Amino acid sequence: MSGKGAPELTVSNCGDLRVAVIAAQWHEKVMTGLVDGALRALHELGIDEPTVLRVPGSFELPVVAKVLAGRGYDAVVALGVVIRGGTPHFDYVCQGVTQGLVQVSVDTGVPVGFGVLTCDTEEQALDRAGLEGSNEDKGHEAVTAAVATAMTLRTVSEP
Ligand code: DLZ
Repeated sequence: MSGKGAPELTVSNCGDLRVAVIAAQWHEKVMTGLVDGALRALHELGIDEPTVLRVPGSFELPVVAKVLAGRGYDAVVALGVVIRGGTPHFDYVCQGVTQGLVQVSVDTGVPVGFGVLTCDTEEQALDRAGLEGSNEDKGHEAVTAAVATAMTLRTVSEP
């Protein structure tokens, strides 16, 4: 069996990557945690000047991701929070954003980090937001996954 291991994620490997972060604006406190976690992860990898754009809601993430993916970015990270309400709207927004982001990444070949929380309650979202007291840091995780995938794709284009 041949093949290379996953490339190391270090400042010297990743520092030149062009990464864009797109963040929805609903659920401000949770979003602050996600954006901070994403920026912290990028800083740890030496990516200190990411493009950061805001969109009104999670439903708008895919269209902006698609445009950025066509403009030379190595990876795009989409951040949002959708919390279940009393109507089926939650399901439509979740379905639209999830399928939209998958479509963008597969159609363009640009990795899209999926940092969209889809939760039943705000408490669940806060627990994943990378804030003080949170158990998980999904903004950080989304950056790490997108950058790792971009690094893997780099090895593919250099056989
Ligand atoms: C309309 C709506 C609702 C009800 N809930 C959320 C949410 O929990 N999280 C989120 O990011 N956006 C929400 N939106 C807004 C939609 O994503 C979208 O911005 C609007 O439907 C306008 O296209």
